[in-house]
Amino acid sequence: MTASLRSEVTTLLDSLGVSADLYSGGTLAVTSPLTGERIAEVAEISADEAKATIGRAAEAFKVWRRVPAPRRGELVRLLGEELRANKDALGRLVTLEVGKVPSEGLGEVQEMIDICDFAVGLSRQLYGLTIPSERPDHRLTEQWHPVGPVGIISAFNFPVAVWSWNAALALVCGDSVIWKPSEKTPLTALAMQALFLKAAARFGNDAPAALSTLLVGGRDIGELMVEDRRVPVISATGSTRMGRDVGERVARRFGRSILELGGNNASIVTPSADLDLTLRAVAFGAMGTAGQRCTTLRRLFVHSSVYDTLVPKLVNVYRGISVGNPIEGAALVGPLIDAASFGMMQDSLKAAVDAGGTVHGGTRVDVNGEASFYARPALVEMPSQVGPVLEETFAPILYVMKYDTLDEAVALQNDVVQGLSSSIFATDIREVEQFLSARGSDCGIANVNMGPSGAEIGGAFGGEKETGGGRESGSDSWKAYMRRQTNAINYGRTLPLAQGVTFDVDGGSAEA
Ligand code: UN1
Repeated sequence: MTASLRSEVTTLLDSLGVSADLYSGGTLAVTSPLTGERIAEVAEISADEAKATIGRAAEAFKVWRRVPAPRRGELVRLLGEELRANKDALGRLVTLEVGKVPSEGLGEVQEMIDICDFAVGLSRQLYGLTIPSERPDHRLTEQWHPVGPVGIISAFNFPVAVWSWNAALALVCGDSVIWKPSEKTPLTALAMQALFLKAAARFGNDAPAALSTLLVGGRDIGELMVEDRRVPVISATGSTRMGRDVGERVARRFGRSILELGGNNASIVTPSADLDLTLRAVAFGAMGTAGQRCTTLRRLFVHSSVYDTLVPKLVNVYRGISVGNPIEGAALVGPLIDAASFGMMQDSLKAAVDAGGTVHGGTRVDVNGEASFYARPALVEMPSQVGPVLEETFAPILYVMKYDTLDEAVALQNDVVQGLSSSIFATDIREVEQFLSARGSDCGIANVNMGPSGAEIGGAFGGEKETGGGRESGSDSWKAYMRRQTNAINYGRTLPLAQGVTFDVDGGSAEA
């Protein structure tokens, strides 16, 4: 079993165009969470090489910013084509490297294809404004220019999609991109870089070398990029702890950061909820991706009038859910990423019991022996929102609590430091609209009659408070990858000053 995983990975990487010297004999060992088997040893970049790479990316930017935006879109269109042609192979690699079930591995690649399509259209829509001027014979406009190399730091759980949300936009915006992937998932990053190079080769000479570069390495390599003034924008996805450090370092040099950090997402089940739909949505939201999405449902507030109907059914679903190696059977819940992750899950469950919680599930499931970490998802009935409920544990734990009024539920939902995603289950329009109003959910994402996860790329993705405030993906998120320039143009023969100011000097009048 284990030997075959390694050979399958090798075959996949080969088919995706990654040369063998990049993933064999290197210093970074990669293991598949499916079995704990070592599947590759990836070469790591040195600090000096990383600095030189950033320099090359800065040079690439100078060339790329002069290529017309719709032409830049053509490169992203070709990238989307490569992703379509290689969807099965890349999706499979996501499954082998991260442990996602196959439909989620493929879904991740689909999300990349979607953002490429979005970015291609965007390449003809990087609109600025025309603003009425208060002065005669004057025109005020606003235009958007490329900003420079964009540094991307991504996490293991969406090892390639997060890159694409940033890169597809940054590339049409005229920026080069530098990518520091998670140390846990360098293989999918190598595959993606190979696909990018294929698209760039088809695109032709307009695409400079080093337009997209990869920095495989440890934390020190990430820090070096974060500190580098040649990289004006850093987009970082990961824990709040990491993001706080990145945000501080980037702010100190007056760079711009786009932060997608921890979530502690909640759903509210009201008395008017469709409970069958709620059940299915909660199951996917809380157990999908083995609870390892930043949008995973972690807190469920259930109205006291429906608690005893919904929660026992939910406990049954938790009991019956298939946990296992998703490439060997039809499991819906695959492994946790590693031993540390399983340990944190167990610590949180212990803390929940200490705080008066009743735990259903949460135990280790022996699937492939000692080296892999599968767990039955845990549903924890909590008397109140305390202890581990206030933290994001990156594992399938759902804390369930009772409430009596919607005001109370919304207050509880908002009473955590994170602010990524949220949802309400309700058919009463008053409840729905209150939840979506200014006094409702304080999160970047607020859904109705679905869970908090599984966002489409068309909307802006991101959250408030300690989630970091960044927005990626759709809507006008592209603006973070450009610099805004306001232009005032005088096409008259006099020099009227704004706000009616006069400033007469000898030899002329500065008055209208
Ligand atoms: C993440 O977990 O980092 O909304 C991103 C979702 C996905 C993105 C998750 N589209 O669940």
